[in-house]
Amino acid sequence: MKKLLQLLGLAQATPQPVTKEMEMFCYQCEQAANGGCTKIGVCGKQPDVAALQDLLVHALKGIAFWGAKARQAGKKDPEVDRFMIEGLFTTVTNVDFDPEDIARALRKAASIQNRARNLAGPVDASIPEAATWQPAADTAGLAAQGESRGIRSRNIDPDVKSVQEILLYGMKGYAAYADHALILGRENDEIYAFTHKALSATLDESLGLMDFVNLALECGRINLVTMELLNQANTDAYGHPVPTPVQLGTKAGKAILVSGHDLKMLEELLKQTEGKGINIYTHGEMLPAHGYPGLKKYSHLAGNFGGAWQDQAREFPDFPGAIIFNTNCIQRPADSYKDRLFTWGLVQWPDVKHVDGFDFSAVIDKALECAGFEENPGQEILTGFGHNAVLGVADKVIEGVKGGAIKHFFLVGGCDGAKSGRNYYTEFAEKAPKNTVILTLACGKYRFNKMDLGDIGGIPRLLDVGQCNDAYSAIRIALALSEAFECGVNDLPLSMILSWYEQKAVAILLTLLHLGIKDIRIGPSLPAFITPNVLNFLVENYNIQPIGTAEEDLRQILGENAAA
Ligand code: FSO
Ligand code: SF4
Repeated sequence: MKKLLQLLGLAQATPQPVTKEMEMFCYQCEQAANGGCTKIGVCGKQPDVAALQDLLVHALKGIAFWGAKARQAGKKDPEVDRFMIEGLFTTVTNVDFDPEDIARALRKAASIQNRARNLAGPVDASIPEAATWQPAADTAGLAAQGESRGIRSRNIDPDVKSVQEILLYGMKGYAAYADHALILGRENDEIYAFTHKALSATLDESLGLMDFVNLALECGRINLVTMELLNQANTDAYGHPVPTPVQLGTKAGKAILVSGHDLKMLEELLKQTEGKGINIYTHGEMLPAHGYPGLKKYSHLAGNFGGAWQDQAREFPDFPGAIIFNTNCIQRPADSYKDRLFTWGLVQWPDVKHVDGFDFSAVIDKALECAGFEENPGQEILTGFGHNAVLGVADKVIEGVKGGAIKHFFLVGGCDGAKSGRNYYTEFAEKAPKNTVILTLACGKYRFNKMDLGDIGGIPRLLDVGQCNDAYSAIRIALALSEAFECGVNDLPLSMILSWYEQKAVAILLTLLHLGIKDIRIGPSLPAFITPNVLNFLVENYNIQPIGTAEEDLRQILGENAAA
């Protein structure tokens, strides 16, 4: 009987100890070692955490099976829907490294599975194992369950697997944005409906390659819907970003550093630190927060500290205050700052203090204990060029193009990372001719955002559109230009030069493909999860190209006008 129950996935597996020999396989980010991390993640992910994350994805697919069936019967449940989003975001690169936290999520997954199953009622279909999975008794047992439910365990056509993984990573990407929107009280049922439909499709063995290609393109559309929802949530709460100088130096006083993407968390911290002699600094993707009127009004939002996420271990020891992460990208903390480090939201690292909810008193107390900064003014850089600000000077921009002062636009955007080859983006910005404008977004901008690229008739040549999710703004700008020039986006003097690192970049790439945008250059390396056939498909249909050298790419794009 026990065996039968096990076969049906209804019995609790015998807990097994996690051994050092435990193997993993993960290739979801750009850092993936030699086609995939197998012993330990380059990001620091341990094999047990990888297995627990694999199990969480497996469990989410099972919940989606019931969720999709329930929706076919006209039924839905916000608790089930929100769990899907949080679960997917939990497994994004550099978010949750804490096995105990993921084990908690897995136990909740089991109860959400029941909830979704009850909602769906009896179904007239064969039920996949993922939809009946039951959790082992402890964390080690859960990790053991996850070991046999990872990517390699799915014995399917490699091209289908490749597109399924692209779809999954795109969904993880928009889940991050949906979570930020949810924190500001915004939801869109279309996102939830697609999540159930697409994740449950990955359990359907009758579907073929083109079914998943179409789902991946639809995922791009859903990511656009999600980025729009988040843009609406952010701008309704804090106003449209306005061009704003950001101080890279320091103000005398105690200090807290905020890293991540979440604006609501920053706002609450700003409120709680007002009048306490504590200055708040942004880090990484929080830099564009300075452009929002509802956040820049706080005089103690003092500046931006450090470079992109991958520099944290080198830079954080020099930050004389408390540090808090509200999303990715967290890395293994060094002992020199671990006791000053906090996580919030879905980010977790074992033994790093986690703040639940919006009470930041522990962070504030830690900042007050620390030495703080001396006054040391530094360079100022500009941010705040969201679509509202750029389209506010659309006449000037259009005149610049028509009069020949602006020859070309480049969107040089995406993530930064530790691997070599990313100097390309610095060189590209340096070498782009003076009659070109560079729009940038996400953390890849740290490769060139301290350069003075000058302006064209008062329009800065480097426009920081915002965070990765502000790809929405860049798309709005491109669509407005194509309307003004009465041509398609592909016919505009606009080229997209993207850098990718994790799954949000996959979601954005799918959005661009959904919009039919061609000729995108992508680097620093191509994803390990794309098979040669899938790559051929992307090249043939979208002319996606890997980056070359900055000089050669500029020459190819601009022809003889490529001289800086
Ligand atoms: Fe960067 Fe990290 Fe914003 Fe990503 S900080 S890499 S694409 O999380 O999300 O750009
Ligand atoms: Fe490796 Fe990236 Fe997966 Fe981390 S997230 S284990 S670095 S592929």
